[in-house]
Amino acid sequence: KSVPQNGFVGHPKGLFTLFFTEFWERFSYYGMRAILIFFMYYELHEGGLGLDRGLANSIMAIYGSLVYMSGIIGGWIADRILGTRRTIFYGGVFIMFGHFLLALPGGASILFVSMFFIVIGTGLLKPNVSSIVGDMYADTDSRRDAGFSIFYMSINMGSFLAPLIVGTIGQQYNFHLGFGVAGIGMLVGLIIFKLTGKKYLGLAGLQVNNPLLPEERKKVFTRFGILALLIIIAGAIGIKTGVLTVNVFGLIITALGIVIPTLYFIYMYRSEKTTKDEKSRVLAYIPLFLSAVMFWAIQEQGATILATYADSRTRLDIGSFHIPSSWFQSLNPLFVVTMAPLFAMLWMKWGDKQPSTPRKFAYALFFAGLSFLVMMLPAYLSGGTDLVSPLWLVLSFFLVVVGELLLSPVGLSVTTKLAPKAFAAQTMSLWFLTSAAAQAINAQLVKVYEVVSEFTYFGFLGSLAIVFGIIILVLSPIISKAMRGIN
Ligand code: LEU
Repeated sequence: KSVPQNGFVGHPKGLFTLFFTEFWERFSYYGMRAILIFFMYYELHEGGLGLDRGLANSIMAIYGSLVYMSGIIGGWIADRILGTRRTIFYGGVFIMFGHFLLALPGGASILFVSMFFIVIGTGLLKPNVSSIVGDMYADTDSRRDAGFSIFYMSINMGSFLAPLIVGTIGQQYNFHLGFGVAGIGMLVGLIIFKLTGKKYLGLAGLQVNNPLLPEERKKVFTRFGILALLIIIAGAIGIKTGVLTVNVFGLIITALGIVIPTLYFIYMYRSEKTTKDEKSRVLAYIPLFLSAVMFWAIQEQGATILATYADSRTRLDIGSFHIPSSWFQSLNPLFVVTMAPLFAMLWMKWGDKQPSTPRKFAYALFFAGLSFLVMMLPAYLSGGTDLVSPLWLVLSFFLVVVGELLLSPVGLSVTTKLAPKAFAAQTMSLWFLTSAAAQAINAQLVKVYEVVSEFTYFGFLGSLAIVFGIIILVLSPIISKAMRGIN
């Protein structure tokens, strides 16, 4: 399974393939999102769809939630039918197709079809490309953690570049051209994956780990078929009768975002394959999961609420060049890329003395909370309507990234360690569910932004995160103990 080489910065050459596949996939995803919000609520004469801004933010959140929720399907398909390699490839094709569809001039219906493709495609690609990273190393290989850090860099380098390119083209020239460029990014990623993967990935991801038995196949396919048919019929009736509006759909996704992880936890806890120690770990994971949901709820609003804030409440010109508001989306990944090495050094230096995982999560919530609390100041000083300095946003993004670096890298690894062995194949999707649940809740929250003052909105959510952080900090010894030897 392992490919013992070091042809890429001291790591297996396969990491090169995965690095650039994920780089370009994230380029397309975050490039699209950087302009999607504006595309939806800008007026028709500005090239937009003229949707209500609250609704546009809500659609962003629903879409973001589904993109990570679908990881469950992608993880399952790879594990039981196609293997990770082929699943990733098909995922990339779906994503590319979704973006190219949006490159065509069209209205809201094309947008929703395109989102459907990207949701399915990302579900197939994202959890699986991350899990092949682990396959590059033997279990005993000490480079494994560093490999994941390099991979995390690729995510953020792609996310950094995308708003600058897709954002500029989309906002200064034409939204559809921007979406097209996002599609080209995914095409480049696919080409790299296909061409270099053959050579560099060896056999990794080609096998199906837990293949469906022939007798299971029929049962599973029939059930899925019936379920899909029911959803399509219900959807068609809902749309025809006008019952299924975007708002109603959003409510369904919010409910799913909460129900799916709940069922997951109950299932893991009650499974007879879960040992006694593992049960304790499942319980310990619940507060960590909830903290991550709170954290992502704030972090993801950087792409919705703060994006609209950048567009309407600040203005930045350098000479005669007007900085497109989408460029603010590069701040988060920029801070991640520049500060991640500092954090890595810090943890190395502190060794055993570094804070426990629950404590890191609590601190992450403090920083997330602060990132919103600081936004109360410009709200207060400007009276909520005058233009404010874009530096407030820079500060807010900086603070949330400090939190992200405390939570995100540890979060993935702690999920792998705390989930029962029998569920190992699904841990990647379980971690992505934290962001899915967060954005499912955001689908409702972001609408509140339109009806309360900025001061109240940022103040309330910022304080909520801090209170949550305090609770986790107080509970941290109990959580650590329940983790039974994992730290
Ligand atoms: N920024 C991260 C990514 O795109 C978020 C994820 C961990 C939910 O990969």
